[in-house]
Amino acid sequence: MVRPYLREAFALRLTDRDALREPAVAGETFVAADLADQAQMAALLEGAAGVLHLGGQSVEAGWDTVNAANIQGLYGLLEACRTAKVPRVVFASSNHAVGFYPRARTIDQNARVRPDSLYGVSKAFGEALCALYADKFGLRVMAIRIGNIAPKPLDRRRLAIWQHPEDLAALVTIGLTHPDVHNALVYGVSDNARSWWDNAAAEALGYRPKHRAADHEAAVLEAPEAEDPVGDVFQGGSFCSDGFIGDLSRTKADASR
Ligand code: 15L
Repeated sequence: MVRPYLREAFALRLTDRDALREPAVAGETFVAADLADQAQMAALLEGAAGVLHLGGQSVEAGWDTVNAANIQGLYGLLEACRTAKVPRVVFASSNHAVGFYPRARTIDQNARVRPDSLYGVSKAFGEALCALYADKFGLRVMAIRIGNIAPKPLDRRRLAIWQHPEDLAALVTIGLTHPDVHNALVYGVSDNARSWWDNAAAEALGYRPKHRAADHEAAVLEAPEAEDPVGDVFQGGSFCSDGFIGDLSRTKADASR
């Protein structure tokens, strides 16, 4: 979804294990590669000015899958970047690294992680690994806690966390080019009136989202939605209620965090 915007500014070298659903067009090339294969990663990264890392497992899954794709896979990628002297990485973290914050809280880039799934844990790990490579090896990194990328918000929860692909592309461009990016952590969100996130860190780097969830709100609110007594309390939604044991009293005791 971000390709049409990014290829206006960058020569894109696209990659995946499998063939692309939408083949490469002018301004893009495609190199098939597996995150788990260091030789393929080295060849892929040769001469790259930066990496936008969207690869890996993108929702909850069993540990072996999450581990291979998002723990081992990210480590392999950052090692390959270090070896190939790639100067910048933008890492797709996720709202699920902080999914157990209540919706009643507004959090910023200093919020400690509260993952809602093994997937969320892998994103918290990714933020930490990016920070290590920034501080120790001088890789310039931006981790983006992405809400939900879609042409429009899909439901009530997404009215708070939705980000239009054009806005994500703008944030990624900042991550790949801004001279002040060292070890940035920002939220991937459009200009949403219902947002749970204070995105001052992104704004300080010049991020000015063009899209507003409010423009789609009436249509979203019209559609009926099933109640989720646990998921509706937390920012991560159904990722929180999935497998949740007990009641909500323990999280209320913790309300100040
Ligand atoms: C994510 O991190 C996922 O990658 C995406 O598929 C959505 O589930 C999104 O979070 C969300 O929370 O809506």
